[in-house]
Amino acid sequence: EISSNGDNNGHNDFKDTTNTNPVRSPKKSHVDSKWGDTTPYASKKIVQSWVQLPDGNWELGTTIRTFDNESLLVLDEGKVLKVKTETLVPANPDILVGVDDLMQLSYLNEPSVLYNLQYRYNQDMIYTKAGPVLVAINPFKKVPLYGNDYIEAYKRKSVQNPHVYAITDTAMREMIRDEVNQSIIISGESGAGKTETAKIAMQYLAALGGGSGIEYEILKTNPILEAFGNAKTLRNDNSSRFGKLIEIHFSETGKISGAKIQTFLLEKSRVVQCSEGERSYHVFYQLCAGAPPTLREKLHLKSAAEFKYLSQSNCYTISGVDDAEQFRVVTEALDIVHVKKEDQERVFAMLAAVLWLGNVSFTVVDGENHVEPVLDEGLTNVATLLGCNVEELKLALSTRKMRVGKRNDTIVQKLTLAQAVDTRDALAKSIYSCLFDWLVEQINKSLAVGKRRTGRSISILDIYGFESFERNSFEQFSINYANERLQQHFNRHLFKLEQEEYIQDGIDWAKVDFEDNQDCLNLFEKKPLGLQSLLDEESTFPNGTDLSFANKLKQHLDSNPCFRGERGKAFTVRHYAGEVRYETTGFLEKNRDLLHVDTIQLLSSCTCHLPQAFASSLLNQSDKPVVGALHKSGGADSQKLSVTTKFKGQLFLLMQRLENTTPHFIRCIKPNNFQSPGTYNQGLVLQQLRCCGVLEVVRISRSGFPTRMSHQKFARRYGFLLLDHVASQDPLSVSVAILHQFNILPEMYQVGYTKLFFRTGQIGVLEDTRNHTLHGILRVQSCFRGHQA
Ligand code: AD9
Ligand code: MG
Repeated sequence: EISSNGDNNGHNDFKDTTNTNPVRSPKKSHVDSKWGDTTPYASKKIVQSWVQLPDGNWELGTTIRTFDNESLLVLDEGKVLKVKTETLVPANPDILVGVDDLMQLSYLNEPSVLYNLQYRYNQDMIYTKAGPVLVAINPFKKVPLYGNDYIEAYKRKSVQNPHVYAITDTAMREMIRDEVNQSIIISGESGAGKTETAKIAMQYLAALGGGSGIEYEILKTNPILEAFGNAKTLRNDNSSRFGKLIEIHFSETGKISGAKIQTFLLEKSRVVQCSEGERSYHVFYQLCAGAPPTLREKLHLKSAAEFKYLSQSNCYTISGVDDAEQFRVVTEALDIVHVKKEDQERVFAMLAAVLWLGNVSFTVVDGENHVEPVLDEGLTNVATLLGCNVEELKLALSTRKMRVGKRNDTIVQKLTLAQAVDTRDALAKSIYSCLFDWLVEQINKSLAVGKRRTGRSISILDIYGFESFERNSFEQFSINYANERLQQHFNRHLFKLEQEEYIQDGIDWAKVDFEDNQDCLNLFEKKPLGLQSLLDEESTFPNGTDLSFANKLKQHLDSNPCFRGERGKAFTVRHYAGEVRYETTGFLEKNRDLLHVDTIQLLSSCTCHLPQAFASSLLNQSDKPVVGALHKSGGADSQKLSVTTKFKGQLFLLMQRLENTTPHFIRCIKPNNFQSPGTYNQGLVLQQLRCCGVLEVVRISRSGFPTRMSHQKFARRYGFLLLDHVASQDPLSVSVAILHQFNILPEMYQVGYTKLFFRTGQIGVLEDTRNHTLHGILRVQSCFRGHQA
C-alpha cells in the first residue's frame, strides 16, 4: 500500500505502509478507532450485514465480534447491538450500491433491494429495473427526467438509465421488429403513480410516432377522462376511479394512426356518496368554479357548497389545483377531440341535472310514510335540464309501476322515503355513468383508426391496483379479482411460459417454484360454487340478502384454503397480495345494479338529446338489468347480466387481448402514505414489492436465460459479422461460430433445439457491434453514391 500521491514531491510517507497490520493502517475504519478494545477481532474479515431493528427497519452494521451464535455489531451511527447471528442478512459490497438493475446485486435479499431502491430514490433516480420489470417509485415532486431533451436521448439511446421512456422505446422497437402488438401493463397501489406513468409513456409514443396531429388529440383525452373519472380520495388527490386501456395504433411507417380507449368499472357510487375529506368527480367542482356567466345562468349553477352531493364530504378544493382553470383546460381538450360546442353544453347540462337531483328532497304525504318530492327549485331545475315534465319526474321519483297476479295487472306502488331516495340516487348515478360512456364513445369516434389500419398497436393499461382497507366492499372485491387475473398474466408470462419454453427447447434448467394464484382465481370463478356464481345466484333470489349471501359462502366454501368465513356478514379471501376481509353489506344491491323501468321511461320521454340517448343505450344493452316485470315479492329479472358477470366478461376479453401482445410491466411503488416527497417508508415499500412479485421476478430471471432468438434469426442478424469462413452454412453452425468469435462464455448461453438462450445482458455486445458495423456500411455507401454523382 504505497502512496503514489504526486503532491509530496516524491517523498512517500512509508511510516504506515510498512506495517502489514491493517488495524494500524492509516485507513482504519471508524469502527476500529471507536472500539479500540476490539483489535483482535477487527483484524478478522469485516463483514457488513443488514440487521433488523425493533421498528422493523433494516440498518447496515459491521460485525465486530462473533460469539457462539451471537454477533456484536456496530451500526453506522456508532451504536452497538448484540443479535442472533442467524438473523443477520448479508449486505452487498459498496461497488454495487445503487445499481440500476436489481439483477446485478450479489445478494438479493429484501433489505439489499430496499436499500438499493432507497439509495437511488434519494438521488431522484426513481426508476430501477428488476430484470424485465421496471420499478417506478413515486417522487411526489417534479423530477428533472422528462421532456424533449430526454425523449431525444432515449430515442438515440445515448442514455441507458432505466426509464418509462426506455421501456416504451423497447415496446415500439419490438412492435416494428417482431411485428407483434405490444402492451405496457402498469400496476401499483392507489397513489403509486400509475396514471402519471401512463401519461409519460403516451408522451414518448406521441413524440416518436407523431406527425399526423392525432397524437395531440390522444394526449388531450387525459385531462378529459381525469376530469370525469378521477376524484380526490384520502390516498390520492387525483385518484382514477375507473380502469383504462388505451390502444394506440401505428401505420407501416411507425406513425400513430389512431387510438381506442376502453374503460372498466367506473365507481358510480361516488356521484351520490363520498366520505369525509374526499371529493366527487373533479368535473363537478370545475364546472361550479369555472363555468362562464352565461352558462352558469343557463344551467342554474351555484357554488359547489350549495349542492348536497358535493357538500356532504366537506371538501371542496385540492391544494395546488385551480378548478376554474381546469375547467378551461377540459373544454379546450373537448374542442380538440371534436366534441361540438353544443354537445359540450349538453354534457354540462347533464352534470348540472345530477347536482340538482341531489338537492331534491321529499315530504311525507300520507300516514303510511309514503313520500313525494318537494316542488322546489331542485325539482324544477332537474326537469328543465333534462327536458322532462315536472309531474312525470315527480311520479318517477315517488312511485313504481308493478305487475302483479296471474294477469300481470299493473299497479302503482307509492315509495317510502328510503325507496324514493334510492330511486333518485340511482337516476343520478345512471345519468353520470351513461354520460361517461357517451364521452368515451365520442372520443373514440374522434380517434378512430382510418381504413388503412395495419393492426399494429401498443396498448397501455392503467388499472386500479390491489386494495385492502379497513372496510372492503363490492368495489374492492371486483378490483382485487381484476388484480388476481393480472397477476396470473404476469406470472404466466414471466415464469410459466419461460419454463415451458426451456423444457420444450430441451434446455437444462432447474425448475423454479413460483407463487401460483390459480387457487384464488378458482375460488372466484368456479361454477356453481365460486364466489361470483354464489353472488349472482343470491342476487337473483327475491329474498336474497347480504346476510344470506354470506351464509351461503360459509356453507359452501369453508373448506377452501383461500377462503375463511367471518362472524356476521363478512368473509376473508387469501389473495396473492395478502388477506382481505370483505363486508358483504351492499354486495347484492351493487351487483344487481337495478334500474327501474320507470326511470328509463322518464329518460326516454325527455326532449333533450342526451337523456334520450342514455335511455336507448340502457335499453339496448342486453346486459343491463332492468326491473320491469317485478313480482309482488320484488324479484328481479334474472335474464340480465349482473355487474360481476359483466366485469368478468370484460376482463376475459382484456386478458385475451393482452395474451396476444408482448407485455412490458411497470410496477409503481408508493414510498409513503402522505403524498409527500423525500420520505421512504421501508415497511410500506417492502410490502408492495412483495405484493407485485418484483423480488420473485429478479430471482427467477437471474437463474434463467431471458434473452432468446431462433438459430435462423441469430445467424441472419449477426452472420455478416463473422471474420472467418464457416464450413457449414446451416444456421446452427453459423450461430455457434458467432458465439465463439465474440467470446460469449459457455455458462452465459444455452443452445436449444430451435433457439439460443442467453443470460441477461449478453446480446448487448453483439447488437452494438452490429449497429456500428451497419452504420459504417451505410456511411460508405452514401459516400460512394456521392462520388458517383
Ligand atoms: V390511483 O390507483 O388512480 O388512486 P395512481 O394512478 O397510481 O393512483 P397517480 O399517477 O395519480 O397515482 O399519482 C399520484 C400523484 O403522485 C400524482 O398526482 C403526482 O402528484 C404524483 N406523481 C406520480 N408520478 C409522478 C412522477 N413521475 N413525477 C412527479 C408524480 N410526480
Ligand atoms: Mg390513477
